[in-house]
Amino acid sequence: MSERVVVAGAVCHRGRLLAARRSAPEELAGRWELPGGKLEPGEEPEDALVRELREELGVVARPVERIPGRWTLKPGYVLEVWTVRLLSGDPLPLEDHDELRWLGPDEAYTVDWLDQDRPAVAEVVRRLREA
Ligand code: 523
Repeated sequence: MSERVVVAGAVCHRGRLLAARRSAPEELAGRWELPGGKLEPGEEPEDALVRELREELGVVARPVERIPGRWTLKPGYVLEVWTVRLLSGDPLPLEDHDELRWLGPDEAYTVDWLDQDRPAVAEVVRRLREA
């Protein structure tokens, strides 16, 4: 069985990282993530990310760079993360989330990130500090 890819975006704007609080399923609700979702059949990861960010946040966004690494989720699923630039729109929690927060490097760990997001968050926070 081939792996299914879940893409997530580290949306960075004005030196801060966007965190999204999941509203479902029950075991993940209340935890924070880099927004994204599963690839649809035949979809390229970058296209899936653009689609997911439009659906979930109502924004037009552009994947910029893949964060090195891929992280196993439940068996058969793997997480890949891109840094993302906002092209237009103000993110709103339209679907799958009930709160959004912009976090500067010093606030990045004030939310309870999903375990598999943590290495990518750490890398993005390191980059924000250097910028
Ligand atoms: N993760 C995860 N981190 C992260 C995302 C976007 C997803 O660990 N940043 C996990 C959570 C789920 C799985 O990946 O176990 C699928 O993510 P989900 O539910 O956001 O994918 P969707 O939106 O494509 O899901 P469906 O609406 O159910 O198709």
